[in-house]
Amino acid sequence: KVLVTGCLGQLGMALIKKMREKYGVENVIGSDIKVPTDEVLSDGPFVPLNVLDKEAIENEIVRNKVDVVVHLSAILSALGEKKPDIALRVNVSGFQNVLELARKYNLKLFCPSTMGAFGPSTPRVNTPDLTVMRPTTIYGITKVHMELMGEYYNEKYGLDFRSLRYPGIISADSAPGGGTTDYAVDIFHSALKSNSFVSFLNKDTSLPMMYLDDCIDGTMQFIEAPNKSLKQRVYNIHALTFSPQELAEGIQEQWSKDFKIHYNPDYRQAIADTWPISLDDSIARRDWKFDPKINTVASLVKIMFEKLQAQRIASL
Ligand code: VAH
Repeated sequence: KVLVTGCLGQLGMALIKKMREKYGVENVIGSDIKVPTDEVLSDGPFVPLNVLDKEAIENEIVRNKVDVVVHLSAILSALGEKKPDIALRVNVSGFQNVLELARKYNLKLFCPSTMGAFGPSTPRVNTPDLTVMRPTTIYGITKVHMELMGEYYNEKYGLDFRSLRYPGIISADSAPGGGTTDYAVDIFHSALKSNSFVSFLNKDTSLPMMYLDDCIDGTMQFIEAPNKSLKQRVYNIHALTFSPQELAEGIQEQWSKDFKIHYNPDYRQAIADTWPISLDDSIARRDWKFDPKINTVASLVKIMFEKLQAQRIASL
């Protein structure tokens, strides 16, 4: 059985749906500090959990006979800079609780990392798996801690710890929150609403990105990969890279020539400036055959508008 923490977030909503389809509804237990309102979750087990409450997590692990934990609860980069104390507690203490329980009950543990684990002294183009990691955001620092602790527990206790460094994730069905890459989701909603968008990143700030379905498929593939095929515990994954201007041009080509974008960079620009432009994920492609399908701005724009328009029609 799988326990998914933070299951009401951008990734959790999609991952839990896919996992329930594949492993059976009863075998995937959702949990979050928030209460679900979504129908997707009402069809399966859900427990309210605060990741800072180790005893409550332990009770659920034992009661449900959990053998895999997918730990998605985290405060992302932008919100982390606003509320560093909460980010530290959730991302460090929360992870520490889950890690210790995974060791105690011999569970497989997956926890996402991020390109935000890199920093200004990291080579920014085609950043490899193994390189300088000196992030300058609280979020990045907590994720480096997570990676290193997971690797340590793997080395020392044989814990089956796995992590992927995600780029920015673009989704139509669930909304991101508190991240620096969120603009690349917001822009689509704004295009539909007002045919214009004010970007909080500069026009030429290129960042690594991925469509949600590729992220979910890759994550499940990685969690299921035989241990012996994994040469390392943490892998970069990447699908495409673009700037706000390039995304806006894609929208103008496929959606409306009159779509207008303005740039009004805020504190998130300083975060993005410390991150890579592209990630080298050749080792993930080699070891467990990672193969994202949406690799161009044109295909991303196409699928996002298809999904968002279908949602609009369904809600009429
Ligand atoms: C953020 N979307 O912007 C997250 C992410 C790749 C960055 O971890 O904070």
